[in-house]
Amino acid sequence: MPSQLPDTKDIPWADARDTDIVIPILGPIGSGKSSFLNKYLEAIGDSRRLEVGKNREQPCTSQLEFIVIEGRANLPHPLVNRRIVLVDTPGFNDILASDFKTLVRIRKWFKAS
Ligand SMILES: Nc1nc2c(ncn2[C@@H]2O[C@H](COP(=O)(O)OP(=O)(O)OP(=O)(O)O)[C@@H](O)[C@H]2O)c(=O)[nH]1
Ligand SMILES: [Mg+2]
Repeated sequence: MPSQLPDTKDIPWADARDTDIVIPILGPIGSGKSSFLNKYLEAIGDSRRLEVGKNREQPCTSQLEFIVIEGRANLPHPLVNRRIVLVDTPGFNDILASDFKTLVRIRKWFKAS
């Protein structure tokens, strides 16, 4: 798939709560961010998956995507009933979008969410 244009619209997350634990995954294109999240989802028995690139050179994730994992009551104290929000991000070193623009998009998403 071709890379995103720099001003692709990212959909902010409308339902953020103060207690959410938000974990953004950042890194260069093809470094395995989406694959890493898929491994994690598989490990916790969650059937959702993120799109993974055909190879390590071509950009794949073109929009910020977030996966919300519902909180659970049976976790240790600081984690009880807190949701975990995994944020997959477009990679750095994209030939069509400067790293600065990618970072601005990520910052915009966090501000809007
Ligand atoms: N050898 C090897 N390949 C991997 C590993 N993790 C991911 N890949 C491969 O690298 C390619 C890119 O993986 P992605 O998970 O899409 O990488 P990404 O960081 O999300 O890439 P972008 O979305 O483009 O930023 C895919 O073909 C994966 O199969 C790894 O640990 N080892
Ligand atoms: Mg990706």
